Amino acid sequence: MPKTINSVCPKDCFGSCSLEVEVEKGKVIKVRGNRNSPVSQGRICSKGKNYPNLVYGPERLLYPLQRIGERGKSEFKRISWEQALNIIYEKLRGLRERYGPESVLYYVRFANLGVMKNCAYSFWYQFGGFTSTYGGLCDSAAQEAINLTYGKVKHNKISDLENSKLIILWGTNPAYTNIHLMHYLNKALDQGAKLISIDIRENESGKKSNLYLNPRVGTDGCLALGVANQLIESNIIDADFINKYTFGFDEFKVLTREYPLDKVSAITEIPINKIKSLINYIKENPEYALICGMGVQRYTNGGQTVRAISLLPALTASLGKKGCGFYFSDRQAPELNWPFLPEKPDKIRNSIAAAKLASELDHQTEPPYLCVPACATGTHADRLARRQALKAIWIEEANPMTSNPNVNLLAKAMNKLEFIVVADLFLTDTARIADIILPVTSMFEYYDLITGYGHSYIQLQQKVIEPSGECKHESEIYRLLGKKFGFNLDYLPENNLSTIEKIISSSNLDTDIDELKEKPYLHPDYQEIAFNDFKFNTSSQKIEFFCQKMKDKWGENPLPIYREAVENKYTSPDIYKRYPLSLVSSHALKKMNSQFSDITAFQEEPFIWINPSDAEKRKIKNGDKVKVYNQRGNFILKALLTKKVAKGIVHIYFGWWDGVHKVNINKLTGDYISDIGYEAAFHNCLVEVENTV
Ligand SMILES: Nc1nc2c(c(=O)[nH]1)N[C@H]1C(S)=C(S)[C@@H](COP(=O)(O)OP(=O)(O)OC[C@H]3O[C@@H](n4cnc5c(=O)[nH]c(N)nc54)[C@H](O)[C@@H]3O)O[C@H]1N2
Ligand SMILES: Nc1nc2c(c(=O)[nH]1)N[C@H]1C(S)=C(S)[C@@H](COP(=O)(O)OP(=O)(O)OC[C@H]3O[C@@H](n4cnc5c(=O)[nH]c(N)nc54)[C@H](O)[C@@H]3O)O[C@H]1N2
Ligand SMILES: [Mo]
Repeated sequence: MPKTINSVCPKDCFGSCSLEVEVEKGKVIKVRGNRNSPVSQGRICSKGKNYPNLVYGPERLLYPLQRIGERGKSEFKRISWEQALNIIYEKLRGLRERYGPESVLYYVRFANLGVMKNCAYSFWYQFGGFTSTYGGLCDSAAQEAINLTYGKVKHNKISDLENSKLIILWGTNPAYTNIHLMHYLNKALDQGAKLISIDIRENESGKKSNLYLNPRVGTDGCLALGVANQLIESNIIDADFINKYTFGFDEFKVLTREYPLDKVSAITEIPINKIKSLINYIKENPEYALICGMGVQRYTNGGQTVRAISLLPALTASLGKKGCGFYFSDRQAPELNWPFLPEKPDKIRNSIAAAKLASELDHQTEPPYLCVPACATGTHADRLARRQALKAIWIEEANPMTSNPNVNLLAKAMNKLEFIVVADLFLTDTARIADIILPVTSMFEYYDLITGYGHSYIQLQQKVIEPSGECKHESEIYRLLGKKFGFNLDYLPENNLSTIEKIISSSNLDTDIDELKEKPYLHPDYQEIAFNDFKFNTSSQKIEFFCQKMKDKWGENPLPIYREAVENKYTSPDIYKRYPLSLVSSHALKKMNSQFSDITAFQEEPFIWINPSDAEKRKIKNGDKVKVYNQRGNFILKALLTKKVAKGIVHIYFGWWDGVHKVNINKLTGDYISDIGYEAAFHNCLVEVENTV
């Protein structure tokens, strides 16, 4: 008889779906959504249903591997754990002795949203230090912008969307990326709500839109200021609300006057009548749900763009009530504490922005180099410091050779390293260049506690099967390695329920394991209607039109000014002459970032969207193999002619692997960084396309 065990999908996604996992004779035989869970009521995506294929498929790494032959040739031999750990121990100990612990870069991202990944710090602290990264590849510009503007990133319970009469999707594609939100959005539309979509392409979520606005890429901040100007000029604002709950409105109003309709239309390339129509919709429904996504902030002006967009609801008091509000992500769950940390060593060098891994690694592998850590404050001269070069990288929960910008440069930089360790489940583009590959457990093979960002529940991830092959969870890997170094193993706990118990109690969660096995945890201060207390934890305790911290912390304008981003026809006319098309990527239905690209069940041929008129100029027909290229790289894939993208824009779903498909969009992207939050500006990317037939 199969047993059914509750668990949760830990992937870096809005969903954090509650699962029921059917297990028989020690094997997962079925994964379905948990219908009793308030989180997702049984809904899960096709990737979730397919997890057994992932766990038991031929692509899974089952044994430690050591590189043989040249790096990057992807030739490995199977070795034992004892051999793998001895090699790592000797190498890391040697590097620490010769160059100090900061010569090792510990690179981790968010493949999973669990708290157990913190076990790594228990090791690296005892190692005596390391080099670490700051900033993000995902949403760090927006997180910073919203925190500075509202004091907290949160939104109404998604089921409240059903109460909305007007919904605006701005640079997000929940039909692919946030299925639970899309569920309620569809319900609202069924009940007669209107939908407006603002996106550089007609995306899958906007099919039922009453109005579609397609701005030139990276100009949404200008559009938002133009909309604000119209709302203010036409007196479609709530003066009482503005007086009571906002700060700096007068200065903001002066700024918006610089954005009359004709100018906004010229900059964004959206026809005036469409912007007017948007204003009319807001006039009819001043309380509306504005759902902003990650797309708009992956630009060098991304932070200010999100500041400008997020302030629109404040103009019409569209917040703190049912049926309206600003949605980005919901971060109301309390932070989980990791109670196993030894004293923090001084030698933690926070010198690499994740978004600039390629160029900063390239720079910091040259001994001795001059480093300007962007996170440091003070004058330029203060920030200059002589540094020891990086010699090794340890990569975990990340696939930088696919997911980080400028990967050709990154490959060059990686090649200068003496030692590369990659812990992963699959032979990714990153694992292919490793010296040692450590096979890790899948989400069914260890316990964890998961905090999401599409809702604020905390859920228990249960171990439902034993690890496949010789796979190990990171906690065991670090424990075994820590033993070799003679570290205090009390700080390197095993992955089991008593470890999770300690985390629960030290994080002051009013729940326990038994309860979590049955249902998710929602903390007592959770607001179903975000900001219903109208408390804003900013410097002024109000919503900040004018934000002094933008200046003090980031050297940015306190007002959400509009500035052209890099790599476009105005800011880089020379590059534009050679590469006149803007390349934008978005997240794919059947991938989780770069994950699942290698899974047989999910195979599809890579393709690029191109407008028929751009295609015709280049003698490209539907289905032709085309070369996409710029000064940073090139690859070949199939052309899909579609008017869903405007002239001058091409679009590729993110996540195909060089090692499997010979396509990797990040061969073309530059490692630019956003104005605030150190976010990767992936979409500031000019390319050219040509036919190969
Ligand atoms: N199926 C699936 N779900 C996922 C993921 C996945 O890979 N697959 N990834 C998860 C993660 S890590 C994230 S961060 C989220 C991302 O979730 P989303 O917020 O939906 O982000 P994207 O798919 O990157 O982009 C959303 C939209 O932004 C548009 N866009 C790009 N540039 C601009 C612009 O300048 N202006 C405007 N108005 N629109 C623009 C794109 O065309 C795209 O339609 O999804 C999560 N969920
Ligand atoms: N051009 C372009 N680039 C993008 C984006 C884009 O829209 N366009 N989106 C960006 C976004 S939003 C994000 S969030 C990043 C994502 O970039 P990353 O955070 O690097 O995430 P993934 O590419 O999913 O790679 C995660 C890797 O971790 C592995 N993994 C899964 N579980 C575990 C585990 O328990 N332990 C270990 N050790 N490994 C595990 C997976 O197999 C996978 O290889 O990519 C960014 N890159
Ligand atoms: Mo992300």
